[in-house]
Amino acid sequence: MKLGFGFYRHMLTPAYYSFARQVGATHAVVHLVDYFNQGGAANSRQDQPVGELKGWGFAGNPDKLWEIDELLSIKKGIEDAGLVWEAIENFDPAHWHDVLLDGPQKKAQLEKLKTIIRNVGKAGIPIIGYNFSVAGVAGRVSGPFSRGGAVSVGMNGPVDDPIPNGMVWNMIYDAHAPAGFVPPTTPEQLWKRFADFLNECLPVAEKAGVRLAAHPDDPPLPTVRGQARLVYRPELYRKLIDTNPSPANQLECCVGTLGEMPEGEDLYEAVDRYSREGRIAYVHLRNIKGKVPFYKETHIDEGDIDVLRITRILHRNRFDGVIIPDHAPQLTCDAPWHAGMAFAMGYLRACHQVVTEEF
Ligand SMILES: [Mn+2]
Repeated sequence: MKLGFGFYRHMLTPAYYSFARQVGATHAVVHLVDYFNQGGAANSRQDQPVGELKGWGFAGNPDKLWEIDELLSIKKGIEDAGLVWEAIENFDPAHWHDVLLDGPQKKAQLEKLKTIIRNVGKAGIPIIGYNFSVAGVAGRVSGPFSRGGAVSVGMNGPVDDPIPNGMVWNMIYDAHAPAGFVPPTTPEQLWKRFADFLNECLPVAEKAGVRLAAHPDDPPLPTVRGQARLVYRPELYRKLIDTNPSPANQLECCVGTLGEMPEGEDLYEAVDRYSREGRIAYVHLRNIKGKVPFYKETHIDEGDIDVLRITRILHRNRFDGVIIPDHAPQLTCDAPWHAGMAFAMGYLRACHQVVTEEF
């Protein structure tokens, strides 16, 4: 296994890369979507976006796909710093809102996704992570939930306020959409849209040498904002894989999200099975206390999840992908993101050393 960091768009700088190298990361997972774009003051760029009901920020330019030149220029910066670019995390709602919503631009947007997948393959980036979700990572709050009052993220109950038109996956793609709300999506509709996406994009991904890695729904509830969700129990990852057996159909295995799930298959058995099957492209590894809709994110060493045990399972199954800390509580100092992430990385490195010596 390998250790890395997920970098938000504004973190694609030599200083962030140096920080990553200095605390022992070797790999980078890159968010090309700027979630904070023109967003409200409630979302600081120094923390993960929490998302009020009006969304994180504005989606990108629908006509500007991720071009090879742009990808290669970012890649050079990453490699000059001594890191390896392992994955891109998340498609831009600007490029695929109608794939998620089954809207009039669906066909054209599936072609955009295929172009992006081909470009990513040509740039030599092996994985695209994504989250096939209408409501997205919505309904969370932040507060002094973690040890010593460190600010982290969690839920204080279900959130089912409807989504305004022009918004999907917590971002605004059409500021001039007519008043009203996105109609509720049923599970059947959502799985059909998802199958269409996989069946169109996976053959292209296979050819391009790119694996598409699915994040489970965070928070993992059957519905959020009136919208059905795909993976809110660990065994729904099985249904996701069975939807299309292509070897490029992979998982972005978010251990924290799986741990937030109140029922279903045992977390450790799920990670064991999917890693043995070679279905995990990369791992988000963070800790939590409680279950949805009342869980809270914690420091990596103090929550309900036995992170060392997860690391041991992955190592035993010869998982050779990247693990990133996903999120970390903000530590009270001048660099809350860096301090929280450095603590998480140190803990993951210690886990890695322990399991390496054991076997
Ligand atoms: Mn995650």
